[in-house]
Amino acid sequence: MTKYTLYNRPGSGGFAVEAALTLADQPFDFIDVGNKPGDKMPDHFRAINPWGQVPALILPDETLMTETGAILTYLAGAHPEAGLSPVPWTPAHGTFLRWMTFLGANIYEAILHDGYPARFTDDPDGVENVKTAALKRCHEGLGVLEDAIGANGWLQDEMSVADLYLAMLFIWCKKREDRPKCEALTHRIAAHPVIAPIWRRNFDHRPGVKWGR
Ligand SMILES: N[C@@H](CCC(=O)N[C@@H](CS)C(=O)NCC(=O)O)C(=O)O
Repeated sequence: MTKYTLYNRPGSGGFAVEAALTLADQPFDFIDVGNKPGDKMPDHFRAINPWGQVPALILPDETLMTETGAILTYLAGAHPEAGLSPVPWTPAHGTFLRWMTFLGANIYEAILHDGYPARFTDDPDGVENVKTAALKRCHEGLGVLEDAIGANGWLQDEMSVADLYLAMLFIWCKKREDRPKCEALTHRIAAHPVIAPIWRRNFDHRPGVKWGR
């Protein structure tokens, strides 16, 4: 194998990986795992990622990567000429790692709690409470990110994979009001000339705002 292979379901977490690979000018094969949100992941994909979640990325040497934040951090480091993260291991890179982990641990997980609440309670009557708490937690997390976005409109001085990650998660959040800097960042990502076609392919079916236009 001489190129990357990305497993995703259109509209899912592989968007940010696809965007990063494209910005880094890296060829890749795309494999649509072929299920709908909420359906069980097909067995052929579970054989690749036993945790049953997309995205998964096979590196050119056949190493398997999962976890969006890890994949994006890896791609930024493996292709430094693309300028997708601050220089490792500078203090700015420390801040970058902070936000990458924050996005995965707090925002992505809150969205998953909202989307799959029964996984997080044994009480059949508790499902709605899980969803309510998840939405609240997600909105609080966006508040922290809102305050972190700088005068240039990105999470750090330059656009990085953290901004791709934030934009993707932001459009999945059900409660977005009072987060105008997150919203403006998302519009900029969606309108980026390289990213826009990928964005449209993944997200234009969503109801509401056509981001970036
Ligand atoms: N921790 C994972 C979360 C990935 C994730 O939740 N992916 C969703 C699609 S956006 C998924 O595969 N959901 C199916 C499921 O959890 O069963 C990551 O950071 O990549």
